[in-house]
Amino acid sequence: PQTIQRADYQPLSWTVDTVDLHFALDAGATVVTNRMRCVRNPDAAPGPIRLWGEAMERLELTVDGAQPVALRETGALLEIDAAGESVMVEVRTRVDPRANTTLSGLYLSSGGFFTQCEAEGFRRITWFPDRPDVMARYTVTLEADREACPVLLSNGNLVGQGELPNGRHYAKWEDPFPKPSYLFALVAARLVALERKVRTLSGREVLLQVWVEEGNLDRCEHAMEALVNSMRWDEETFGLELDLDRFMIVAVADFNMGAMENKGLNIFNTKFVLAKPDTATDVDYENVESVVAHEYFHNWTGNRVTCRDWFQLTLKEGLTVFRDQQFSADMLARAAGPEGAASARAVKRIDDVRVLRAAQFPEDGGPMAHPIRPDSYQEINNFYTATVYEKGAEVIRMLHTLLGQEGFRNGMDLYFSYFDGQAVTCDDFVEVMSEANNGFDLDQFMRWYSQAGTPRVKASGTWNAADGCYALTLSQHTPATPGQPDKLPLVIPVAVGLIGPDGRDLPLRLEGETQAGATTRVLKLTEEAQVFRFIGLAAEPVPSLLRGFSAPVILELDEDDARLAFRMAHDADPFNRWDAAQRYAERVVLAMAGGASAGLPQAFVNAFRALLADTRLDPAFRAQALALPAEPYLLERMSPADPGALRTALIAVMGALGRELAGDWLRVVDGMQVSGPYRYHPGDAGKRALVNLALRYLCAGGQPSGLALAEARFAAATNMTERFGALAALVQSSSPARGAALLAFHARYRNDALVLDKWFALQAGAWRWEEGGEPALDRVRVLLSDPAFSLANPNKVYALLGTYFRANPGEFHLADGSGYAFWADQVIALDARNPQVAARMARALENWRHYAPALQARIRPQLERVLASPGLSPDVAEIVGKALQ
Ligand code: BAL
Ligand code: ZN
Repeated sequence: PQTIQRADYQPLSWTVDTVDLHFALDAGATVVTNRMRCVRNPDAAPGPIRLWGEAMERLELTVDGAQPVALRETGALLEIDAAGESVMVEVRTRVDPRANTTLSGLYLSSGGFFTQCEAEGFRRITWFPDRPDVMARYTVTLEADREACPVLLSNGNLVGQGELPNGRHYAKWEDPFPKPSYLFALVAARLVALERKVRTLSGREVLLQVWVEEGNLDRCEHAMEALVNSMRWDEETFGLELDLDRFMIVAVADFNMGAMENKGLNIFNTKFVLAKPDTATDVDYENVESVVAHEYFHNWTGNRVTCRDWFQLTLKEGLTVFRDQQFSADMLARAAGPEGAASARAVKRIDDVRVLRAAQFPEDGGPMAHPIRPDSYQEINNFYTATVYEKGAEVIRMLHTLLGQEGFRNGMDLYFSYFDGQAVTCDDFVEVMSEANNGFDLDQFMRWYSQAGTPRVKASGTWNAADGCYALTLSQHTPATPGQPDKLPLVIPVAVGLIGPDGRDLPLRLEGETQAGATTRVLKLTEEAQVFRFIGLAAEPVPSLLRGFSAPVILELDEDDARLAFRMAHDADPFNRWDAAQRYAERVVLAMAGGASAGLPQAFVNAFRALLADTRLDPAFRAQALALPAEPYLLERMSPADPGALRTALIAVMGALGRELAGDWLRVVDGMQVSGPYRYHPGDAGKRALVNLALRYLCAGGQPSGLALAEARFAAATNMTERFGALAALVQSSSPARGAALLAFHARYRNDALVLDKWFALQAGAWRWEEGGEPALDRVRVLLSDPAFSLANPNKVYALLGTYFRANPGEFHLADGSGYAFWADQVIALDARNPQVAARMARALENWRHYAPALQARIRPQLERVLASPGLSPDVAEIVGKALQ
């Protein structure tokens, strides 16, 4: 496949200022008529009009009403020579939505028409300069069968509608804002809407709609609430108001991604819209809220100001993830009230960092490692990554830390004042942040945009009792990544506290300062190594570093078990208290996996028990602190990675913690009753999370009382969080009741696609808790033929295959290689219908060189088999090709 380089960017010689689209929608043969006014770009070198097109039949193409004199076609690119300053290009194409299994472009789902255009789906609908730096005004007319598609939607405002002969009807939409083609959308389907009218900050009335299939109307309230809260938050926090008269969310069951921020017409995977207590867990509710917010926030960060080219993707994604993380933290803090706000924020931060460590750190350490602003790609769809999104958000968070709340807001204001309506770059963003902050020097900071790899920050301290000085040495090193052997030092904000022997934070005074101040402060590490001297101390302190996870780095600090236990008990920074527990757990689990220890150290059990029993701590926080680190993260920390040994250790650790703390876990379950009907509230959700965790440990411990308790709670549950929590605990155990519980769950929800996804995922993720237990691979093979499963539906693929490949390493990495052969079969089968989904599954083995040699020897032939597969998509070819390089 061809590699595209960031450095090769050139503006187009011709752009488009208006587009008039007409769709005669038909499942097998939709005719698209596109009349676009192409205009010469004064900022570009002269050249032809360039249009891209794929997977369409071209019926007609004219320029100013005539056949073009010079037209060259190379693959997906069409070049037309034109004279003058502007020409009208009219192109008519026929597309086949029914045959479009890629879910990119125009496709069918449940008999309705939907589009997905980011990144390059618009070129599957019509010939167009399909790049984000071409911003045009769109008018769209949709024509369809009234009976099959009573609802016709597109971007912007509805300006006309009416009847047509032969049972057809039409609607005409006009979007007042210029936009890139990736933000175009249409929906033509049988849907109903939950509606609400609200006033914006400036007093304009706007119509909000959540469109779903009729049977799902009782599951939209939470998404609507989230939308209204997002609007308010963006007004209050950034002064940004909704700019349209109408804002629509549409839910569709077949969707590659989570959701899409098309202007005024967000299209969502049903998973991130639909929620009611009987079918959605607390985590689902939380995810709906944050995805609704994310897409809404894109209206300014992404749509009003967009990306010049796809290398700049983090400009909109990192920034928008940061905004949605801040929104969720504020919402949680508000619900928790003044007493619980800090803990609620910490729990959210922990959630976000868990995702970063489990998904982004491994990416940064493998063959797909790339800077948040990549330098090259073969297939842009492969770069909607944890690095661009989550690490990108961390980079924005560091800017926020360095500039402060007000400085950051000033930068955002200036960003919109300069760039509204434009397609810009990450450099533009960082420069404007600097300009709004008296020229704050961000030159070195820009290395975060160009260097890949997770930096290591090494810390060591020396205590000088004679002069009461604690000297903290911080050094940094970023390992080599593909194409980047040498790295330069980064600007790393390291938030630091020092804990005194009594467990309290000490006021901090650096050498040269006249008096002690705050108990947490941010040190700026900019060199390869720096020493920070804290003075005026009465006794040797315990350092608490990288508080709140102030930078996306791996902190290397030599702490003995006693020190970790001390910080687990006393660190005033809740994030670091959690992190101390994670580090201790990681140490214990990896020692067992490596054969260095056979049992749980008593000191670890005691430290764990102390956290569990500390009722002053918010239950949500305790649930986070007592959950072991994610398996993919632990694998990344093993060298070489041995998934089988790790799984054995995890089973042993979970079982032992379940048995040794059985009385404590049972007390937790008894003492955490949530009364009243279900409501999504962080306080209630925290209690439910802690109870579910207790059930997990009790069932892992295999004691009859624990198993009986989980069975009883499964039977008596009144909401999905409790029902699924109890079911998951049973399935992740040796309980003989597992099978019956899974059957009962299936019987109850057999017609509910989203709940069945949970049922598939639970089985694909199941561990083997006893000798002779059923391998997950056998179960996954059986479930592939389940009538509810379909390779055509991404959610089903992610639930069954995605969970098995990515979240169940102990069962996937089988010594005989059968998991890998199955993986190759599935990737090849998926690739023929949906390359984007196939590529996501393919990524499960990209870090294969990290595994033990015997496993590598089994993986390589399967990677090679996939790469040699005839007709392989560029999507999968890039992933597997880079893995084998
Ligand atoms: N732009 C793709 C989906 C999202 O990040 O919101
Ligand atoms: Zn996004």
